[in-house]
Amino acid sequence: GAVDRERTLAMIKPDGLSGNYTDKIKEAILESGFDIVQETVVLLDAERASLFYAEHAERSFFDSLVKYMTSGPVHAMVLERHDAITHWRALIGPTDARKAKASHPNSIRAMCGLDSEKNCVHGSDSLQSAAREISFFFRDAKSETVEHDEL
Ligand code: DGI
Repeated sequence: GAVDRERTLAMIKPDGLSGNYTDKIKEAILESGFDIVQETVVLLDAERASLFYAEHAERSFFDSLVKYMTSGPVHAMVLERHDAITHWRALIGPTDARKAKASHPNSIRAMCGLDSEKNCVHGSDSLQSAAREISFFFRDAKSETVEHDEL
């Protein structure tokens, strides 16, 4: 039922789209009991990609990350189920796709990622980031389960 359902932001990154992994990823999403409640395919510009990853602005890899994230369209989805944030992070696997291939062979990043940057998919890591990231892509987003205090 509708009890305890939570929303998270999932994103297929440019390498996932250019590698034609969208159908396989959506299949894994639906098989894992998520509903896809909103979705959009957009091309981020450098300003938007920098805003999305603002918490990493001081990291050495930031320019490279922004270049990658603007190299083609991304496919953002709002996923909903019980404990959506935790379950989606588990399904995508570790940040470094090389580690995913070694130790999480059934994860999505093992399937379509390359390394610690080109890792094919994104998942929110907390209720706060889910709220921020959902409203980043879906301006009219509504959620009963996430807090909007930080928006
Ligand atoms: O939440 P995650 O995507 O699993 O990981 P994160 O929040 O630590 O990092 C966000 C993104 O930044 C990640 O998906 C790819 C990039 N990134 C993280 N660590 C590295 C990195 N890119 C490079 N080039 N090198 C890194 O060590």
